[in-house]
Amino acid sequence: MAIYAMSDIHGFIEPFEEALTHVDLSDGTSRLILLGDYCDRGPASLDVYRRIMGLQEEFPGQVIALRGNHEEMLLEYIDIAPVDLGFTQGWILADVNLKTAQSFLGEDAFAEVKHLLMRRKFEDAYLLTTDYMKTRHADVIRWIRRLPYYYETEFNQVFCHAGIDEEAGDLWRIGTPKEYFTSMSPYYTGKHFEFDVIAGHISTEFVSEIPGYHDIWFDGASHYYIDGQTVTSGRIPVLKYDEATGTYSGPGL
Ligand SMILES: [Mn+2]
Repeated sequence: MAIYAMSDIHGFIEPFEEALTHVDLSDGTSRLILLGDYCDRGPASLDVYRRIMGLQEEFPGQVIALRGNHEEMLLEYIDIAPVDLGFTQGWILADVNLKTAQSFLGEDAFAEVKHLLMRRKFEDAYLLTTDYMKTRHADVIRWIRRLPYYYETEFNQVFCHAGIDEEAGDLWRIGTPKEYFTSMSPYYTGKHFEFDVIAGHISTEFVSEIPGYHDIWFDGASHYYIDGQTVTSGRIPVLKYDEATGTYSGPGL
């Protein structure tokens, strides 16, 4: 039995498919844990969401998808639209080149949105986009709303998008603010914790301080960082934990 993890797919379906070739769930008990940030940056956010939903149907109970800060942002821009049209600016800045919107809208609806934007009808473009996402892809949006913040295993492991409040000790489950799970900085790098903490969010190049590094990085204490910055590297490193040996493997380890 093995536990696989990957993170920060960010709309890149081809590197995701390549990474999946390193994952074997055929024994019915191995697990794949995805650490969030499925959308934005790459061209195929909707395809990534639907692929993960499909995997969960294909391998019931074996595929765990957590939420990242980009899921929080996506829900925020969908939910804020009807109440605060002033948010349009933030939406346009956050979804660079509107790639995520484009993946949800398809060609015709996106052409209409672009047309509205060219005529500087920002609010109409925003409403059209969010309406379309909420009605045509209601199942995906509902699925995103239910994504958990962390996942624990029986092997003393915590998987999350960004991190947990380790200073809270045993109380980390209730002591960690939601925004820490999805967005905290790697404060505890190099420090020992009673659990192994496996996180994405911060690129391994940044956290390791090794220029050009895009593999998995272990801090020598309790932390595995697995965001290989796909937008730059073109690939998604897969962490594998082998139950029989109690060891981790993957690119860079
Ligand atoms: Mn993130």
